Amino acid sequence: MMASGKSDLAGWLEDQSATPGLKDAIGRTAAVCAQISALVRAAPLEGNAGSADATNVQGEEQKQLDVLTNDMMVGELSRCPEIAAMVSEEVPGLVFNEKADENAALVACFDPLDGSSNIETNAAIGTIFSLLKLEKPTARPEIPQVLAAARNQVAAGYVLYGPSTLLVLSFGSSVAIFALEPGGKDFLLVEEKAAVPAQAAEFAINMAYANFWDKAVSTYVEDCIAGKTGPRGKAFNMRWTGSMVADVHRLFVRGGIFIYPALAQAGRGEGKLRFLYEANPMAFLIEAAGGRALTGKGRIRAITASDLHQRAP
Ligand code: P6P
Repeated sequence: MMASGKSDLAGWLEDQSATPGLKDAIGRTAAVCAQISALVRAAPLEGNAGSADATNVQGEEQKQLDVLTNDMMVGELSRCPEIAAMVSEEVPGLVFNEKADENAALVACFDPLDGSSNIETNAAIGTIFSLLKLEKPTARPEIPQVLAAARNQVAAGYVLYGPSTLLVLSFGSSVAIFALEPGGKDFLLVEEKAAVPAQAAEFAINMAYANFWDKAVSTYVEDCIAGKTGPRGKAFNMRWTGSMVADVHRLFVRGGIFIYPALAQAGRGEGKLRFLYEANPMAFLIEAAGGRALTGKGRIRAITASDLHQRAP
């Protein structure tokens, strides 16, 4: 136990039944995110909160911190021989781990800095990660093997860079929450079994796209807005921070729903969020906490992936 009476991530990991390679991958991810936390906080002083004058595979403007944090994640996770390859929002193709064991079994998928358009407004942003287990261990998995492994997620989590830096992590059966101690080095356990509250009075959706929602989403939101005299019989509040990590984290605290639906807009037929490193890990966490994660037609985690950067509603 730490001096504060709380156990740190390393101590908590020892008690988990995950493989040493998976624990190593998680420990390294947390260590990089502690460094990213310091980088994000210092951004205005370092002058690297701005644009990298480049676009990512999605055609979105890359911020300098997107590129920096991606390189930090790839660099550190390449030191984990159990990781064969990586999928990053910031890299079009598969990133092989040159130091992988010949029977490496893991693929790390991550969005190094999600919500980075919020950096210049000093709003909460986050890192999202997902660890997939290959059916056939190999140092050089083919893309179809990686896509197939998306349904064999063995760990997922995010780090929320807000007033506190929080690590939210699961191996599938429960969700633990850690806070980065003020010195910025260790993540200390603050909640062992986080659960999504069953009742809530909040919904999170970007109302600006109301004209592009399908009937089901429109009806759901109308019913919430109808309040006490409507079918839900109670008043609802709305939140939308434009940063998925912050909006999903609220569900662990106050319950409710986060919706980024399919939109009747070009390129948004499957919504905006990417499956491998946003929707799939968040679905893993929410289900482990007793919530549900749905595309509108079925479970997000039942999706059969066909592209490294495909989106999911
Ligand atoms: P919109 C950030 O760019 C992100 O991928 C998620 O973090 C966030 O939920 C969403 O996009 C916000 O999208 O269309 O509301 O700006």
